[in-house]
Amino acid sequence: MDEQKKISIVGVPMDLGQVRRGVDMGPSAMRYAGLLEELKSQGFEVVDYGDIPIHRSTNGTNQEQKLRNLQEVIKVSEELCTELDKAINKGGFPLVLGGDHSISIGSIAGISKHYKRLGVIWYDAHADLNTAETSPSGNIHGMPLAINLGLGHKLLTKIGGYIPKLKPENIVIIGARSIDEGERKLIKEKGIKVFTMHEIDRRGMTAVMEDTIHYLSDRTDGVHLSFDLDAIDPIYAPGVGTPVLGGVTYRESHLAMEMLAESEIVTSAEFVEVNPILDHKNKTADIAIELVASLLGKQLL
Ligand code: 5AB
Ligand code: MN
Ligand code: MN
Ligand code: MN
Repeated sequence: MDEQKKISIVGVPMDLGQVRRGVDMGPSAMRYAGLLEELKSQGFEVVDYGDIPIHRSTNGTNQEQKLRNLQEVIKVSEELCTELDKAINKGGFPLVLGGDHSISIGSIAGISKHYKRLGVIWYDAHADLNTAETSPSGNIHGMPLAINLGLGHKLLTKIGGYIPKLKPENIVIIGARSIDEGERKLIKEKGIKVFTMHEIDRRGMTAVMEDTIHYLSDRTDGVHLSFDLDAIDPIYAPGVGTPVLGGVTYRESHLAMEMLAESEIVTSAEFVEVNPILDHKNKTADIAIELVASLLGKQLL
């Protein structure tokens, strides 16, 4: 990446897409871990747009069983979409800090308008392809990829004023190891490319990333990296709300980011699900910063 390049940071202290408190502190944790200093030391101009306000309903009447906190998620998504759209128009690489993964409804809505064929790398232990009908939890953070495909509640799929944001053939999921029945069906039906932990174990991260980069650079005109920290094994990244054993290692993730930097295909990114309350000494935020730095081209020599 060009040394003069500008990075535009937007924080989304959102925790309403799931039920464990603390993930709203993710953006602070990543800023305290030294994100801005790290990027400046890499030679970037850094513009921090601050945090999107989260509107909490106080009366608790808005608890839709199958789409928890629907109205609040819609409001935040619309605001994030608008903010990112503006930030992109001003130039710079958009870097979004979560917050739970429901924020990618708004982030991809804001980003995708700027591309004809946006690609997405969904680096996650989960597929996040549930709808209200298939979700075992009613938590919207398990649904954003489906919503971006135009599947799910209309009030969510139409955020930003257009449906869909993504085509199934422009998505690559990496690191999945906890996939629900409805999600499995959808992956097969839509032919979504998934590198589960099985492929990573069997072929190694190098081959998985080579395939991913080759696949996406052929068919897309921009790639958004949606990095859920729970993709990484909880041994390394314990500060997440839905940890799943047997994940990607820290080194493998580091390598994945370095290969993406080298490929120059990534045009925006988000790092989500960092929960400092569940973390150990802000370790998960520290890892996120290291990965951002590598994604943006930091080298050892
Ligand atoms: B995350 C689960 N599939 O829908 C569901 O952390 C978990 O954004 C979703 O990947 C995890 O509730 C959402 C069981
Ligand atoms: Mn996720
Ligand atoms: Mn996840
Ligand atoms: Mn490295």
